[in-house]
Amino acid sequence: MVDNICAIATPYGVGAISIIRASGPDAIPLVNKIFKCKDLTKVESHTIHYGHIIDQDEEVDEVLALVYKAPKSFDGENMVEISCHGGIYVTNQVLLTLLKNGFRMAERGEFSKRAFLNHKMDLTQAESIMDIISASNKIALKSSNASLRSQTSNLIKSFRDEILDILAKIEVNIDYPEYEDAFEVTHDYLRPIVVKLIENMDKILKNSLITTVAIHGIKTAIVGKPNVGKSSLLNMLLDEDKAIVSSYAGTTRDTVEGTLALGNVTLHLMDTAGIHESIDYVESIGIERSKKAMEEADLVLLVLDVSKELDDVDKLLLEETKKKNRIIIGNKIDLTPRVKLDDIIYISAKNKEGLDLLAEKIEEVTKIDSIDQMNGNYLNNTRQMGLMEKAMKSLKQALESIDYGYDISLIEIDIKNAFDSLGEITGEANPDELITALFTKFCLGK
Ligand SMILES: Nc1nc2c(ncn2[C@@H]2O[C@H](COP(=O)(O)OP(=O)(O)OP(=O)(O)O)[C@@H](O)[C@H]2O)c(=O)[nH]1
Ligand SMILES: [Mg+2]
Repeated sequence: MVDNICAIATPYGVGAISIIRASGPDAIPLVNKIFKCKDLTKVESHTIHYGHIIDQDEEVDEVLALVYKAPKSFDGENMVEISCHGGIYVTNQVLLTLLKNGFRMAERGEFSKRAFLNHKMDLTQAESIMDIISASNKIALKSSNASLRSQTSNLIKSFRDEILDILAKIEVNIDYPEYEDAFEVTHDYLRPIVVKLIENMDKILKNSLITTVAIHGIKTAIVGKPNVGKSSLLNMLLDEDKAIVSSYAGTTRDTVEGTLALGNVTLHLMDTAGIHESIDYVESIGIERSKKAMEEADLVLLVLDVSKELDDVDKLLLEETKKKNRIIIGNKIDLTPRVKLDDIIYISAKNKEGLDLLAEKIEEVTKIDSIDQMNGNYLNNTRQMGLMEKAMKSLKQALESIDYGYDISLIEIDIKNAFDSLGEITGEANPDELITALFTKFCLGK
């Protein structure tokens, strides 16, 4: 049963206006009971009306009421959006008046959940609303906007349509064996289609890895020997004295973190303890953490002190980070340089020099510029990626069964599983708990 709900949709705090959303089958007559000026039950949909919110003859606030009639509203229900003055007290009073007059407080994400249940949008679009709100860079905003405009839904739909076509053909073969005109699905027919589907999914997952990192921020570890200037680099990037810098080797004991937007990317930076053989207990714990940070990072900034010859630890770190997404940074270029390496970015953290080159290199290494050429062929988060991986796994199983020459009806099971996993991405095959869990991630009023 759908009831009448309300919530403040704007951030909590003082502002010029606040918006309170009210939704449900009786939203318009219920708001009308406390709205003085016009009869809201007699107005057209998508019209805005000036008036006052009244609580038992007492005026609460002067407001504008925007009326939407179902199904043409955000959540597909009858809705009224009340714009009142933006003070905390007055906003709460308007909300309380609604609560006293037949509305209940909406749960987190309940408006979006209703929109989903009323088929106003699918799960990927609902997720994109959250992503737009939390977008911290250009790519994040662009991709979530595209996803809201059905880019992800269409991508999934094209895969599902293709799979559905195969499933339908198989079903006809199984259900109507006597029907001789029916197209016969053979192993030879299935094989190239399944191979192509796997290839395309693989490409999308590879693209998604690049984009999700760009959207959600690049986990970046600053590593190197003690005293090479890692903390100085962190401070230069963040433009604040966040980490302690000193000429004493072994200054940083624990990881220090900070987030920054650099060009088109967001970096989650971790300054770490200098790596070397340490006999100091606390320091050696820090060093273990550095190694872990290095392993888990999407990007490693390996800092070398170019005013000194490279030693064994530098060489070891160069070797160990080879397979990672890494940038070699030659720091202290203001002193006499003694290190020459290919593919090194020279900086002086102390004099704040070299930032532009580093930003360029980060975009290059993280392949950010390739996103534009992907034409929307990527997914936006790990939930979606996990499900596509699952679909791909089912198709790989189908391929194995094809190669073993198993009966087509057995192969169909794996293909059907792939179809269902893809459906979960958009919410077409979703169990109830998952829906609830997903929408509770939303803020109130959305
Ligand atoms: N000349 C020069 N000195 C620098 C530069 N960057 C850092 N330093 C100096 O190098 C010393 C070490 O800097 P830190 O940033 O603390 O080095 P670190 O790598 O974090 O060191 P640990 O935390 O001990 O591992 C300090 O005395 C800095 O002032 C630079 O670009 N040029
Ligand atoms: Mg340090």
